[in-house]
Amino acid sequence: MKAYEVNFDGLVGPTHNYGGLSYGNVASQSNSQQASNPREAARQGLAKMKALMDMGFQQGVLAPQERPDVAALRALGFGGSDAQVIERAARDAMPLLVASCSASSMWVANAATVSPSADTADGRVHFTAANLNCKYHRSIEHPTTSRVLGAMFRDERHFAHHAALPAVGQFGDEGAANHTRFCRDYGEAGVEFFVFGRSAFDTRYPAPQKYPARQTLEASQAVARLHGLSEEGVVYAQQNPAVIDQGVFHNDVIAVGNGELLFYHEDAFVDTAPMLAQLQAKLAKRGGHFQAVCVPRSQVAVEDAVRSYLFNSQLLSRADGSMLLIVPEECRANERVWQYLQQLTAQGGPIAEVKVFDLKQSMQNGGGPACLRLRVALNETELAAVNPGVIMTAPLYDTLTQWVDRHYRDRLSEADLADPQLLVECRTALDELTQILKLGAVYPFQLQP
Ligand code: SUG
Repeated sequence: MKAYEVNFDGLVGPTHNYGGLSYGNVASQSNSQQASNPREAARQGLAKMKALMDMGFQQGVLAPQERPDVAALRALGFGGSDAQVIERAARDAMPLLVASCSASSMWVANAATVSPSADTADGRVHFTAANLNCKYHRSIEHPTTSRVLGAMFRDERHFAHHAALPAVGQFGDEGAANHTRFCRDYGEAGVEFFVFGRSAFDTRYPAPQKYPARQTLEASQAVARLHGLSEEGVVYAQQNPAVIDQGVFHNDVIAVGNGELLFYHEDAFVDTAPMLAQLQAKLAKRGGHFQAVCVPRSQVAVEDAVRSYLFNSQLLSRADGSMLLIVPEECRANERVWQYLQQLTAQGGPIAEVKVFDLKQSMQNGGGPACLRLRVALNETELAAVNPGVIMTAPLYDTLTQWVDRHYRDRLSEADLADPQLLVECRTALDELTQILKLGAVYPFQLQP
């Protein structure tokens, strides 16, 4: 049966702003307090979805979340009407209001880890929502993420959903940003590659000194167990703690894989050679030929990789078997990275073409093309079982663009987050969106009795 990789992109929410919330994420910290443009951010994301759809790739859309998260503020002791909750948080604890307003759910690579049916024991597609518990503003995403994924992938015959792992740092889980799958064909059993930043229980693994390692080995192992993955179909690897300390807060900032190919930086991992040998051997048992393209530090320094987001690219298989790399505009702006990319495509290797997208609004918070999409490999039957409302089409693109233009502001500063009208605007927009995407009631304001 034919199978596809479907990219579900996060639609940027109406409160997109630069809150400086992610310690260890260089862009988030350095753009803190700048005014944002939510309308432009959403349009940039939609333009990428449309372009990929036009190129013939399967494309879907994942809805944003209700922000400000009034329920989260109530849980922290702010009371009264919704407007009073916001007013009191703004007065007494502005950082908490900023966190409760973050549109960070747009980076859906962190929404969940997904294992295709060809890899799992019960032959269903498995989803585990990520607890994202390293950062408060992201830790509040998973309940709504679970409801939205449940509304998109409803059919229990094909889709199995797991709640987020226990909400403690020892099980810190950042979803697909640290998970890659290698396979000969999307519909065949593959090898799932889990990259962790530290171990919570085994002190033999080195840990970063400066910035947090968000993903633990124990979280990755729990996800693999929940999904019913077999020993032969899994490889674990540790991210190099030294690059975490240089701002590589997820593996997808230093490596990307697709099909039989891993594209990675020389400094990305601990013990690279045995890890590559394991991937090669396990994929060979699945009938595949593992290939690796290593970017040497002499050509692209880690700092350039972090600044340009070269590896936070989408590596896509085209019909003729060649691969296309979708990179952010920042790669073209970096002379060394751009030169490397010219050389890469000229040498006749597996990556045949590079396409550049302007995603500046998201990039300024540390979110590139790969952060904005959740990959779900589906066979034809499973694809037909997905809620059709979330599959991108030309009319849906037009509807969503008009919806953004009607509801989104073109400027948002920290002071604007205290405006209770923003909550009303956000709820009005999302209520309409759930109808457009045919999701039913998924947001707290829609579920209140
Ligand atoms: O978790 N930024 C996100 C960026 C996530 C990128 N995702 C992947 N690499 N897959 C994060 O650090 C910044 C929000 C702010 O500062 O306002 C933020 O949450």
